[in-house]
Formats: sequence, structure tokens, C-alpha cells
Amino acid sequence: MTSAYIALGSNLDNPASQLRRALRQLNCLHQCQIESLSGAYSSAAIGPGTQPDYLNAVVKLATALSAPQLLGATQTIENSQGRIRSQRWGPRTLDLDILLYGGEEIHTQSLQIPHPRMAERNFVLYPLAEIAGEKLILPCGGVLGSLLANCPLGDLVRTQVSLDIEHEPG
Ligand code: ROI
Repeated sequence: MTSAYIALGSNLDNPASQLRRALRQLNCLHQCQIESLSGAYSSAAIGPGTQPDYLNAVVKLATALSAPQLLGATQTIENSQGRIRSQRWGPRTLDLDILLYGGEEIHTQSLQIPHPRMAERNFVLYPLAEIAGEKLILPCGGVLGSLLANCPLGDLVRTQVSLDIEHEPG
């Protein structure tokens, strides 16, 4: 099994429900199991125009899927939750980004790991640090704590929203 970290984000159609649904689907993937989950963080959308705020979280998934298989699975889940890819950085029901896959560095046309923009995104780094710890070493040799030191918290807020998928009606 490999440990993969996946960032979740939503700013449309009840973001908390979107994240919980996605977590249930990730946990149900063949030979995949959620190992840990961050809190839910809220922040203003980075993107064009006026958009609803985002809810973000990071999950650690133990998986026997290869990285390309995991990418395919995350895209299937995004599509199943009505993700429409019309506008770059436009609002979305669900975004799933593979941040890290074991200690691997992957650079193909369809998959970039570590995620190329994670270092500049507070809504990725802070939830990631919550579950992985600031001592996490990235495949390129960087330390998560150093990335955090260069990425202000800004308007990011850790909310009381529960992403618990075991006690949620649906
Ligand atoms: N902005 C925030 N706050 N959170 C996100 O998850 C997010 N995701 C995106 C873009 C459009 C860059 N903006 C975001 O993909």
C-alpha cells in the first residue's frame, strides 16, 4: 500500500456535503482506505469574478492503486458530483488534487506530483500539515514546515464543519 495525500475543495452546491460524499467515495475505492483527515477550512476563492467561499480539506489515503489509476478514480468521482470544466479557476462542486503519492515524483502530461502549485496554496498546506506534520519531507527534498513559513495563513479559517462520514445522514 502507498500513502497518498489528496486535497479536496468545493465552493458550489453545499460544499460540506460535496466533501463528505467525495470522502465516502474515496473510502469505497477498491483497496483504498482513509488513514486520516484534516479539519474543514474555509477561504475566499482564488479565481475570477465573485465566487462563493471554498471549503477545503486534505485526506491521507492508503491505496493499492497506481498513481495514474488513482488520478482516474479521482476524476470519476469529480464527474459523478457534477464537476463541469467550463472556466479556468471557475467555481466547482468538487476538486480532487493528488498532492503526494508515496515519495514519488511524477511528471507526465496528465499527472504532476508533487502538485505543482501546492507550495503557494495556504488552503492546501495548512490542512496537509495538520495531518502530516511540519516535518514531512517532500520528494524534492523540501520540508513542509519551510513551505508553511513562506505561505501566510491569510483569510484561511479552520471551521467547525464536520466531515465525519460515519455519522452523516447523506
Ligand atoms: N480557491 C480556494 N480558496 N480554494 C480552492 O480549493 C481553490 N481551488 C481552485 C482555485 C480555482 C485555484 N481556487 C481555489 O482550483
